[in-house]
Amino acid sequence: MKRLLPMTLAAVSLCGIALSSPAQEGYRPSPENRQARAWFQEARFGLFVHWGVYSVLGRGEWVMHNERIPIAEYEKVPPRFDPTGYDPAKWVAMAKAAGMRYITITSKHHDGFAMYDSKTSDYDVVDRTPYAKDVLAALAEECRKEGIRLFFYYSQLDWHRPDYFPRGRTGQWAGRPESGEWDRYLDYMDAQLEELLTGYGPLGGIWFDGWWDRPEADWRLGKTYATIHRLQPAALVGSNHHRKPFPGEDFQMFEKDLPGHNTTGWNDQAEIGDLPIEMCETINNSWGYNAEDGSHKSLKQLVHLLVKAAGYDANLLLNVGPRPDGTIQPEHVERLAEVGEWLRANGESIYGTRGGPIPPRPWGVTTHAGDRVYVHVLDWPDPVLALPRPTRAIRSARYLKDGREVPLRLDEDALLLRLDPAAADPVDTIVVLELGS
Ligand code: H79
Repeated sequence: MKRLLPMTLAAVSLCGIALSSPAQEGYRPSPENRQARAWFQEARFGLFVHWGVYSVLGRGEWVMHNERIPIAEYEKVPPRFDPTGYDPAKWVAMAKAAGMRYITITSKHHDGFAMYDSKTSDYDVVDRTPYAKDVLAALAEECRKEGIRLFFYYSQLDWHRPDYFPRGRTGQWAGRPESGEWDRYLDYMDAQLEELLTGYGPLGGIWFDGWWDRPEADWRLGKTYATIHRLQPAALVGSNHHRKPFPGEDFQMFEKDLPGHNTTGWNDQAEIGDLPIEMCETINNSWGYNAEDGSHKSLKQLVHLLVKAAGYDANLLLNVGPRPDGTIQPEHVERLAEVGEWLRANGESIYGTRGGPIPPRPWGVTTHAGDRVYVHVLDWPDPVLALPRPTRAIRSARYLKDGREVPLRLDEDALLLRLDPAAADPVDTIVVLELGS
């Protein structure tokens, strides 16, 4: 009874929606899985890759839906996909130089097109494109060689399979018959996931997306999640459903939002759970390659994303959308190199840290590791910064950049840091507090 009660509550508390298979009830992560979670939390920075045949059209990964392209038309795109410039060694080297520790790539996006050699369907890169090679296999091999963990994004939503029926909120212009077998669609999805979990070596995990297209549906998550955990106990399961984590998930994600924020409007029900957290963002405003989108974020904006994510105790998964020739646009390659340079100088305030102890503030955030607290001053014009007085003694306060001492004064309830305007860093002024007993 004691064990049953919280689960029953979990099942009914999902925003009033009664799920007939509320994920993997009673899930207890294996020791390997716990270890993988700890690794994930320390890693703090990953590369998101949105790559599919949609890159040929150059208008983002939603182009099929947004432009109401029927399947018969969209199927003419794969024969144009021939990324002769695809070199996974370049991608992985770029990610490593940026300071990223893992890569999450689209194995199948909402358009239903698999970027690997699927045996459950011929709607994939090997069978339908002149390129005819397994994109994921090549990347997996390179990642293994270079010590980068690889996650597969998998879209549960599918605009191509007729069995994805009843239809959800999107994909209604694909020209499919108004009938289909939902269970058969789920079998298909499970079979593809099994391929991904057995054919590409040890994975970091599976990054689900698209549940939100049919929140009322029975997705058989319990079965799917259990299969993943059985095939690869260390693989982390996460889903971009914008809700509190479901049982069986190993990390929680926030799309284009800091944890607990709702600037996008679709995270209103995304309560924070107690799993490792990852926030994903784009460098410009597009996930899949968008030739028209020149709104690239500056180095400062990108570092602020990473630092704020860390201050909120979350990883940052930063996206690139490779071009149809397999190369990554130079604006993004350059920005990532700059972020890497920043991390080589300041990485100890990010990697292996946890968010806090001071909650995020308008002036910036804090991170901590061992006896050190890193005060990231992102936006503070005045010479004196007041922090809540720590409960532990302060042995020293120094700039991370050059080790110079920061004069401080302790009040009854405040720690006052006197910041030297000449030491202010336009991106992030980091003060390291060394705590004693
Ligand atoms: O893969 C990237 C995007 O293609 C995908 N997730 C990232 C990681 C994504 N799908 N949708 N969105 C991002 C946001 C769009 C949400 C909407 Fe809706 C879909 C608005 C209207 C339809 C979901 C359903 C939110 C409101 C209704």
